[in-house]
Amino acid sequence: MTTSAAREPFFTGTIDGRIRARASQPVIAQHGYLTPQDRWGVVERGNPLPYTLPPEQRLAVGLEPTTWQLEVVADAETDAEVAAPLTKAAGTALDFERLLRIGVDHGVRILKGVTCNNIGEPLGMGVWEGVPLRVLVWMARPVRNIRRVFYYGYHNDDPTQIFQSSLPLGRVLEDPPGELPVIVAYKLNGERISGERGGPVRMVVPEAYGFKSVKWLQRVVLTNKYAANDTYHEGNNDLDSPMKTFARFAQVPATVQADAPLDISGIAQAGVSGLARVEYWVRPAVTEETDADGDPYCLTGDWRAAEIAERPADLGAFELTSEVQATEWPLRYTFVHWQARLSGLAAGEYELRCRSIDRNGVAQPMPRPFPKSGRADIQVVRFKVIA
Ligand SMILES: Nc1nc2c(c(=O)[nH]1)N[C@H]1C(S)=C(S)[C@@H](COP(=O)(O)O)O[C@H]1N2
Ligand SMILES: [Mo]
Repeated sequence: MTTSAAREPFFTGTIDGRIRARASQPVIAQHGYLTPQDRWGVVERGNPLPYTLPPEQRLAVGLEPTTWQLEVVADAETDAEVAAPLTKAAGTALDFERLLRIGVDHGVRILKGVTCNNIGEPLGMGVWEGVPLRVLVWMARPVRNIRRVFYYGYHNDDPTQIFQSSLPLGRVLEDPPGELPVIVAYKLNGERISGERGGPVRMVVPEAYGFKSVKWLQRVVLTNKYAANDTYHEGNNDLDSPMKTFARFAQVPATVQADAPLDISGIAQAGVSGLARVEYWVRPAVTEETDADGDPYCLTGDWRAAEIAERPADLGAFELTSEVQATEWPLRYTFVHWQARLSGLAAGEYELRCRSIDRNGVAQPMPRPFPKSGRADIQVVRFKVIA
C-alpha cells in the first residue's frame, strides 16, 4: 500500500465549504466548517420542548428576546451573600437589551464545537458571541460565602423537567492563560440563537461537554454549596471531564476499484490537550474482536498520518476574541476536517481505523479511555477493494 496527499481538497477551506459524506457518518462533516443552526444534532429535554410553545406562551415565559430576563441571586439555602441581586421581583433582572448593551463593551466571540459526552458523533460547531458570565456575577456584587455557580434553563416551571448545571466560582471569575471565558451567549454564527439551539440566551462553557452549556438560560444562583448539582450526575456521567481529543470518519467509500485511489475523510475534535495529528490504519479485515489480540487501543497498528485541513481563510471575518483562537491551529474545543488518499490495495476486504494524537503525544482513546467522561473509542469501518 502506498499513500499520497489527495489532489482535490475535500474541504474548500472556507467556513461554509461543503464535503460529501455518508448519511451514517458525522452530520457536522456534511456541512462546512461551521454548522448551520438548524442542522445541529440535538440533545434536549422538555415536554413540551420550551421552544415549541405557541408564540404568546413563549413571550409569557421569557423565551423571546423582548421578554427574556436573567436573575442572578444568592442561594437562600446557604449563607452566600450578594449585595445587589438581579431579580424579577425587584425589577433588577437583566433583560436582553441590557445584555446586548453590556456586550458592546464586554462581548466576546468564541469558536466552540458541542459534543455530548455520551454520543460519539459531535453535534455541531459555531462561533458563539456573548458576555463573560463573570461580568454578570460581578453586577450582582458578590460579598462572601460563594463556592459554586448553579444555573438553570426554562423547563415549563416543572421541577421534574429542570435541566441544570454548575461550575466552581473560580472557573467563572478567572481563565488560565489561553483558556476561554464561560459566556452567556446571545448569538451563534452571527445570528440570534434559535429556540432549538437554546436561544434567546444560552450558557456556553468552552472546554466542557454539552451538558454544561444550558439552553434557555434564565437563572444563575451563587451558592455556598461545594458539590455539583448537575442534572447529568444521573447516568454515571463524569461531570468534571473536559472535552477529549478524538477522530471520526466522515467519508469512506464502501467499495473501491483495485486500481483507483481511495479517498477517506473525517473530522477530529481537539480537546483539552489539543490535536497534533490524525492517523489511520488499514489492514485486511479480521473476524475476531480487536480486543482479542490483547491490544484494545491498537497501539501496534501500522498508523499513517492523514492531512488536517487548514484554517478556513474567511474565519477571520468573525473576529475571534481570543488571541489563541485568532492565531493557533487546530483550535482546542473545535472540530477540524482531515483527509487521506490510499492506493495500491489488492482486492479484498479491509478494516480501517482512525485516531488522534494530542499535543502531549498521547494516542486516542488514552489518556482517559473511560466512556462516561466522553466517548473517544477508536472508530472502525470496513470497505472492499474489487478487482
Ligand atoms: N435547557 C437544556 N439545556 C441543555 C440540555 C437540555 O436538555 N435542556 N441538554 C444538554 C446536553 S446533554 C447537550 S449534549 C447539549 C446539546 O446541545 P444542542 O442540542 O444544541 O446540540 O445541550 C445541553 N443543554
Ligand atoms: Mo449531553
